[in-house]
Amino acid sequence: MKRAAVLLAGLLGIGLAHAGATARIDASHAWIRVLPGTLPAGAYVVLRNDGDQPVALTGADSPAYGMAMLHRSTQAGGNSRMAMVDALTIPAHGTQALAPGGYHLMLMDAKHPVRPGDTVRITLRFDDGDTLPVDFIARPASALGDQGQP
Ligand SMILES: [Cu+2]
Repeated sequence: MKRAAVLLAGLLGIGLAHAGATARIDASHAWIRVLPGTLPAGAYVVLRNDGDQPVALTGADSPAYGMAMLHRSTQAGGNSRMAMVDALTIPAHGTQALAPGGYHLMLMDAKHPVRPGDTVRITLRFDDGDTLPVDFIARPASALGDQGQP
């Protein structure tokens, strides 16, 4: 297995040291709320930092979407608004959640229809240059959270 991993890493042009460095950020509860038609989809995930230094999420990209942006939803005067976010810090030995009503990844320009039940690979980018590929489960527009996910 280890030999296969080395070969695969070589084929993909990924250094093993790099792969080890990303291990301190762990992603869980990753899901996408799919909206009808060409509406952008929100992506949510819980990020855990097991390292001794804070790490900031600075962006993401996915082969399934033309663009992925980091956003924050806020409530103001009864209206929900979204603003761009440059970086979202995950504290050392802490967690940061992207969740409905707060931080999220806004996925735009789907390359093909994404349906509930689909798995979509999104690669998260961090301020120290690390990247972390995460598989997100697509859920219907009515989904409020990731209940029922292992
Ligand atoms: Cu948004």
